[in-house]
Amino acid sequence: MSALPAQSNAAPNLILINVDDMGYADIEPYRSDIEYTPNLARMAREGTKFTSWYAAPVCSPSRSALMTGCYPKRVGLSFGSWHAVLMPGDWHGLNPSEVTVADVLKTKGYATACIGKWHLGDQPEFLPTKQGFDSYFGIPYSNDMRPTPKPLGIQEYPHPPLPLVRNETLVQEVTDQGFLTAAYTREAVQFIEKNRGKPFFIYLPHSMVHAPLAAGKEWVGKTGKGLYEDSVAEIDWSTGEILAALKKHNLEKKTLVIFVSDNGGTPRAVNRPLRGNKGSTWEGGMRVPAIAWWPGRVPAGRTSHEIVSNMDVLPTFAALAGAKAPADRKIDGHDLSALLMGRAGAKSGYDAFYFYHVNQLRAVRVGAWKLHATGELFNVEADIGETKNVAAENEGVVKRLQAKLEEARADLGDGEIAGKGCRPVGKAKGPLRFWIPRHAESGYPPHAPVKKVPGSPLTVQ
Ligand SMILES: [Ca+2]
Repeated sequence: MSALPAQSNAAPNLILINVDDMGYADIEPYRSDIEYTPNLARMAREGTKFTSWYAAPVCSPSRSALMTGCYPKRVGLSFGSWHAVLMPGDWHGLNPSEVTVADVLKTKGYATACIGKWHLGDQPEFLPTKQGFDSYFGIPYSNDMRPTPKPLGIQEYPHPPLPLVRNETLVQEVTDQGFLTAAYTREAVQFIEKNRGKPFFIYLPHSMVHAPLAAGKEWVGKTGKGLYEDSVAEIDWSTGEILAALKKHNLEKKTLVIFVSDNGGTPRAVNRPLRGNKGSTWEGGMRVPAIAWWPGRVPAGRTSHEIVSNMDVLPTFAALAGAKAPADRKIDGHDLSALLMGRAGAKSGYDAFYFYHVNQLRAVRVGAWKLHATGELFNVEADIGETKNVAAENEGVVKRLQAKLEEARADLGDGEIAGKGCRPVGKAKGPLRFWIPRHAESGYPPHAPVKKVPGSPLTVQ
């Protein structure tokens, strides 16, 4: 418990709000020319904003890091079994032998809820209720994985209907998604009310602002800018409702809330001043907005530029709860609690942070420097937009960071190079099933597992 200030021995409540695909400058603390995210602006005024919080380029890898405190590559989830993320009916998922942040908090008697998009496996053995959560309510994967008249883009086969799930039971098919943000919010507020007398952990991964965009009726048209902005505004409202529920029950001094995005913004988002978008290992693919709020504990109105990441959630929450992070395996994240509390001299735990795309090692950041595997070097403190390659004039830095890339290559792997420190992905025992069988009119069988392509990390139907 050394990480907690001396005046309290109580394990705090922990709330992790994880927005899908929100860009670095989609919300007011990261920009000043909008007025539709007042709750997040206030959360930042009352808390600490991070400017170098890293996630992963896409959904499933990012969530595996949040849940395990590890690089997605280490836990076998730097991609799905045949696509960059897990697909409906995928036989891969978060290995139940991994220890999740919810598992860790359960050892200290926390009530744990997952509300929203899971995307770490939709087969029975991978569900949140099998990974440390007492309850689950939401869509088990991305909201775009739904039937479309004609297979589009990344979708090589028609998806089954989109399921809304409670615990391990189907609630209904989701067609109009406008109710989701409000429904998730209501669940979270009710959970706070019900569990206000004991420590709790809420993991709230929103389905928005991932396409297909939707917002509640009262939010459509609200910003006058477009459905994307309306959807962002509703996420802001949702966050305000959660903070209000904490105040109503006099829990704000006992609750740490972290708001973060799961990857960089799409071209619909505002990612400035970062280069690139979701799916890339440019800063715009992996650096995300992140705000921590805990009145009286996390300093108000502060900005931290330290390198932090999704992987830090597990070690940090474990420390705050007085629980032990797993000691029988490598955990890549670091306990951020001293940094969160604004202790003098508290620093990032990363001597190097690695950027993976699918199973490829693409870059490393050490302090201000980011070296891409292509040989391009940027000073991302002076040049956050990665505009000026300064490799030629910094040969020593390039050499030092290349050595770091080699370390990662041996430990975590790179392409065909298997990492010595990687653990196996979870594999469903099957038979693989969709939550809702495909409609007969799709012309495809009701359940159709995909097959692995020999020699490829990816597979197709
Ligand atoms: Ca995402």
